[in-house]
Amino acid sequence: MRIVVFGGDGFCGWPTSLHLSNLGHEVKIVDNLSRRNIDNELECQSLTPISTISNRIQTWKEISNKHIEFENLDIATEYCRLLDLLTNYKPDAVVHFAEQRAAPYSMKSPKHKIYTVQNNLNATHNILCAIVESGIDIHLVHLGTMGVYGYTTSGMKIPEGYLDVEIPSESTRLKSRILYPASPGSIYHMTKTQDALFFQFYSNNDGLRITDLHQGVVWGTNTKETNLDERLINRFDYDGDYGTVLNRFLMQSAIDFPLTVYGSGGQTRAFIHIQDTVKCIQLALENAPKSGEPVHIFNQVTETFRVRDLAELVAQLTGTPVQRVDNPRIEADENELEVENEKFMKLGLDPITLSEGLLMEIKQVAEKYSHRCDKDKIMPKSKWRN
Ligand code: NAD
Ligand code: USQ
Repeated sequence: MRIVVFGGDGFCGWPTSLHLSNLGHEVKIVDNLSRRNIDNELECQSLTPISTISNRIQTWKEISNKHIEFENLDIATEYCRLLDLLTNYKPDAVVHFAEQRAAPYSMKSPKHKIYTVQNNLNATHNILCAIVESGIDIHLVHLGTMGVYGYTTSGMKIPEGYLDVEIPSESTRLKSRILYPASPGSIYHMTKTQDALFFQFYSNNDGLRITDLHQGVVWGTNTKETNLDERLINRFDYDGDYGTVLNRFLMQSAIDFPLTVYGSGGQTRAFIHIQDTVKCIQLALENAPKSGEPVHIFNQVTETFRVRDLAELVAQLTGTPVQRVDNPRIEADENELEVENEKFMKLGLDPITLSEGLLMEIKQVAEKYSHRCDKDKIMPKSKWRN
């Protein structure tokens, strides 16, 4: 396939681009490098020393003899260039990672809320609008989040996107299939719930073929391809805005920094290893919806864990103490979480589950680059309410 990867310079996008290129697909990365600019704004770099995008692509060419194209384009603001790109490149599919993805960053200030809304909603809508205007039959695969369902105890196993409901009326009970009610916990997560409505509309109105992947928290850093050469290394975010919980705990253990459990640590979340992320995208691309089919929604998760249990596990493995931090977020103290993930399992996903070996491998990566860590950036600074 000929595939455009929007956001292909990011944490999930870069290993996905390599994986797809390695499989023999023709890959073009489109990215405005805004994530690298946010590193500058926050004065905090990836723990791992990521190469420039040109070096990454050059290295991949040297190693694999495969060429990945790159275009620097802001898909949220440069609609005409985006349309030209689709019209000229004529991709079979596009994978859309290009959004501001950190909940804490989205809650930092009015400026950050507005940026996240404008960037994410316009990025998604521009892609949809440009696909229609191009007249080309392009499959869109979007990276959404488990956070669209909300993180309170739902009392049921969270289905994959849709809920079958009965609406009582005077004479009969009407049956309907609706999008699972949205319950976002941050401005960032809210943009993902709005993306889901865009998809429903464009699927119904224009017959677009769309897959929306509700992904859990991604952990790990490298994949088979990024491990081939240090210049291909993937990002490792550890700061209070972009670092996600398990990677943060592993990095904290590497520098003997007490593990930062927010509040009671009673939140249960869904997780997936980065190697499974790239596999799931492959599976989604290989199993596109047919024209006229409703949006395909998959829960892209392999396991669920309670935050304080993860901290205890890392503490036991590494001897690092746990600290309780006032929760900067507004979220339930405790929640139960059970999630359907049958669809990817049926397509052949063989999940990588959390193991001592893998945790220690990631800790070793963190140790190797621990001299790059700025300890002042570890504690959370964004608050959900002043
Ligand atoms: P990331 O910030 O590392 O990567 C996003 C990339 O998109 C960056 O390279 C950035 O420069 C680019 N980008 C952002 N806005 C753009 C625009 N307007 N035009 C062009 N490029 C733009 O994030 P990530 O962790 O790789 O996440 C990728 C996607 O996966 C996001 O949509 C995120 O919501 C979703 N996701 C991530 C996780 C996770 O744990 N990392 C979990 C669930 C879902
Ligand atoms: N947490 C801690 N200590 C920390 C960091 C986080 O206790 O040091 C807690 C948070 O309070 C929260 C949970 O861990 O309850 C998860 O936080 P996170 O920062 O790891 O993940 P989150 O903000 O939910 O966002 C991440 C990605 C986002 C993606 C989402 C998937 O940044 O792009 O959409 O995971 S999900 O969580 O399933 O919605």
